[in-house]
Amino acid sequence: MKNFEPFITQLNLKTGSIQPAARIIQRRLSDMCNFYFDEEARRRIVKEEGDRLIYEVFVTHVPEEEGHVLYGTTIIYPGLVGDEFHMTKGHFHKLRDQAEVYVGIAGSGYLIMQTEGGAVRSLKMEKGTIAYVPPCWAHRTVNTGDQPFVFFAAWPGEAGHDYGTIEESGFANIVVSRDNQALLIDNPNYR
Ligand code: S6P
Ligand code: ZN
Repeated sequence: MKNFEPFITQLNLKTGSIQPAARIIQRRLSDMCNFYFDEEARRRIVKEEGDRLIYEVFVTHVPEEEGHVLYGTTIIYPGLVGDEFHMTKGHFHKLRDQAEVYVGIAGSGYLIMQTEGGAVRSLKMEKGTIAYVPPCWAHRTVNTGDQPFVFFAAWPGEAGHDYGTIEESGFANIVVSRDNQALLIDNPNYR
């Protein structure tokens, strides 16, 4: 950490891409088995329409170590799986007491959060919204618009990611399209 050189990267405010990026993670519908309420619809889309790109994450060259701040952008493409809006997998930080900051860049959606103690919150995000994810809150973002939902995120280098807990339990709330409106409802599959 001591000899790490200062550097810049370039954020494209229109597309959300970062250059140069250390990694570009692409999550397709086939990567999201059992994440959507309507698993049948997810399978049907993959089979009949192809393996949709749901979201991309641009992550920069920063060591995943204490003292550093990791940052990146996420681009969630618009669309529905059944009547549920495209979303990220969602995760807790492996070190539960590590927080995160999100900044909306383009498009709009929801940041949904929950704690292991059963608290649930959702915040609307759009261009210019700065959202704070406090320690111990799992977080997932959902694109409820018809344009890519792009946001910037920064989090502690040592935080790590725990995807397994959410993969097991799901989120208590899901965001669905009803009469062309985004509606937050209880997740019938929440365990
Ligand atoms: C990392 C931060 C974001 C997400 C990204 C994708 O701590 O919260 O960069 O990684 O939005 O979501 P997920 O749940 O697939 O990591
Ligand atoms: Zn996170």
